Amino acid sequence: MSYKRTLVTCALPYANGPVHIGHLAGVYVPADIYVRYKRMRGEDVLYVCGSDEHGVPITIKAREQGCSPQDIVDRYHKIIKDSFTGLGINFDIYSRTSSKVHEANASEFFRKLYDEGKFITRESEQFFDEQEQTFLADRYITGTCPRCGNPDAYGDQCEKCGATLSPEELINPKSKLSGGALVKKKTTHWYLPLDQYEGWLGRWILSEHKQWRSNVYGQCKSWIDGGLQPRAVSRDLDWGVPVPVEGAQGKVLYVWFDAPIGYISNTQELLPNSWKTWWKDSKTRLVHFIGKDNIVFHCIVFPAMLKAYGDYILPDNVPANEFLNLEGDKISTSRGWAVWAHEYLQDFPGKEDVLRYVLTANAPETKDNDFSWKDFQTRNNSELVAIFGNFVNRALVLTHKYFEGKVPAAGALEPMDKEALAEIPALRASLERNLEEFKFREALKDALGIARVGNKYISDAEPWKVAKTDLQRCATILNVSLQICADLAVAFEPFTPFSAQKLRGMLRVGLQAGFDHRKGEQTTENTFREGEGAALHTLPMGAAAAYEGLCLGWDDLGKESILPEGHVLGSPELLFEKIEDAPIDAQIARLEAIRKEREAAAALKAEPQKEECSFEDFEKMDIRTATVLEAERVPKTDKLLKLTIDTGIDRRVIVSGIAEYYAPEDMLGKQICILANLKPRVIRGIESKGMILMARQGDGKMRFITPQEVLVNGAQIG
Ligand code: B3M
Ligand code: ZN
Repeated sequence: MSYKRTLVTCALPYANGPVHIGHLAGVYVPADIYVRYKRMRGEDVLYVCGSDEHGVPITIKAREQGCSPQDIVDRYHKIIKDSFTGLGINFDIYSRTSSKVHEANASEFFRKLYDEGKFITRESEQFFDEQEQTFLADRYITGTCPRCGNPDAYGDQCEKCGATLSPEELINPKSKLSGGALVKKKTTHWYLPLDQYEGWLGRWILSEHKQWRSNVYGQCKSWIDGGLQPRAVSRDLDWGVPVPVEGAQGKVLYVWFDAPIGYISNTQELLPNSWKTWWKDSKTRLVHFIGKDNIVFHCIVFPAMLKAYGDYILPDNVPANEFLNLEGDKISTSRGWAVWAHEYLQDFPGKEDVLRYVLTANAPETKDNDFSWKDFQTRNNSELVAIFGNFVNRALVLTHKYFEGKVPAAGALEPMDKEALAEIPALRASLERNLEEFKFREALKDALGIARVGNKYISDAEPWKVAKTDLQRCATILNVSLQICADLAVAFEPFTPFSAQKLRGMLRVGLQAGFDHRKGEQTTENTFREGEGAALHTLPMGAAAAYEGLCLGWDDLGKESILPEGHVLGSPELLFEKIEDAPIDAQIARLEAIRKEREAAAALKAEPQKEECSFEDFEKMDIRTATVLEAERVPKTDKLLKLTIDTGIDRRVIVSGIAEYYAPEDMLGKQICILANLKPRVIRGIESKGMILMARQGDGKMRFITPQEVLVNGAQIG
């Protein structure tokens, strides 16, 4: 077996919140599929991730919650790490950018570039909060959006209209910290002059990496075509890796400078003696799994940093995904519009694979995609249960029923048997091609295709009927079916590892978990070893206990007789359970409640101001106090009250559409405000002279306006 080495990194999640299905579908599930697959192919794979614990959002969250940034990252690091483990996403290391190793490594990285003159410095004017004596990150500045008038826009973005802003564009910028006004002050920062790398990046990406996904390639091209600018690599902030330069007090490395270095630091932490094999040996292939919002950092900025440093390898591929929506709406952590990984694990225990499966089937690989709970239920019930689970169950139960749970001997194969078996190698070839090309949705269809072949085969062959007349033929059918079950136990390992392992338990087979390149043999070991050519894996593949030496590997997939005659099977269990409506409805109801709350909040927001009017326009209106003397419903209407009022000038009738909000008796004797000189109108045959002034909220609720204390009727308002 030729030796291949791949380093797989996953975007480091920000430790300012838990991970949700968008993160999982975009980055972590595909990466995990890829890693498991590559290991089964005998490749040496290192799988690195960790929490991204610096940056302004973490400091904001800490302020909001009255705790330290360290408290925040400690809390979320644990939640995130446990979620990954719960979903079978087992990195070789999941560390953190607040680690000592990382601080030293990121400092060294910066210092080398600094010493070699790879940075430029620039002085700029930035907003400064005098009360708090601090420079403010863009997120800490709020003001009115110049595009849509939202009074709460941030210095980097307006969340209402989505406009990307700079703090200078905000109308009336204020400090989010003190609420006070801001002054501009000079500050100096270090910049990576990306413009100097433009020519090289253009060649490296646009000519040498044409095979990158079109969304990734396209984004890079538009950045490069647009001309690259120097990028600041430091910030005025007190949370992060301090800039390791004399006189740089109060400055830290910009989070997007230190975070990608975190990949290297985490490798060093795990492999202090051999990390360079993974980062500096040109035989290593580096693959970054990320979401589309991180493309520029991984394809342009980080490679430029590595190039500037020298002797690092560069990414071979960056299979970035688009975004996953939830029930037709953009996932929003601030609005709670998300399905959190840790909550899913609590709400659906034992169904880790269902989520992995559904997120892969709907992976936003080429365009944004949608997750809906109904689709989740349908995919479970009609694919995992009805096709995969049903097939396996029938094959195993019948083998126990007719052949004491031992793989029966196959007789001569009939055309239908041969046809079914012949489909598997073709599906395997397609599966491999798709996995190699990062087309995980298509790959999953191939794997499910194998289950479809099996399910159709057993339905057509009807071994339960054949058993009554021809037990030998029944044995052949079940033998063929069990071979296909074994194929599934291999093919589904990357996608649904818990179920694949359960299936292997039922079949009583182990899994060859990798290839030990030092010994030159397959391994079933589960341990991690450091060094060139070691089989590196920490996946709990259920490999250690190989049943009677029977251990399957990727190369068994599609072979005709994987399970030998007489092999004793374990007892059949359901591989997947049907999901009923109740838990799905509960999830939908939770989201509906959030949607309603959001709509109500939006309704309560004040309407935008009307067009200007002149003082003369206003003066035309004769607004006065008045008292309600009589009130009655207008017959055959729901909304109208007929009010007789004392205006101080006269006694008159006004018909008002307030019956939904006030009963006639509520109005009696109340002092109100009216527009007295509104042209009389006839409403339902009653002449109405004037209008009652009402305050109306966005949700439609109306209240009449009463003076703070009782005044004479007819007092003029204006
Ligand atoms: N924490 C951003 C994100 O989660 C960031 C990724 C860092 S990867 C070096 O979108
Ligand atoms: Zn706006």
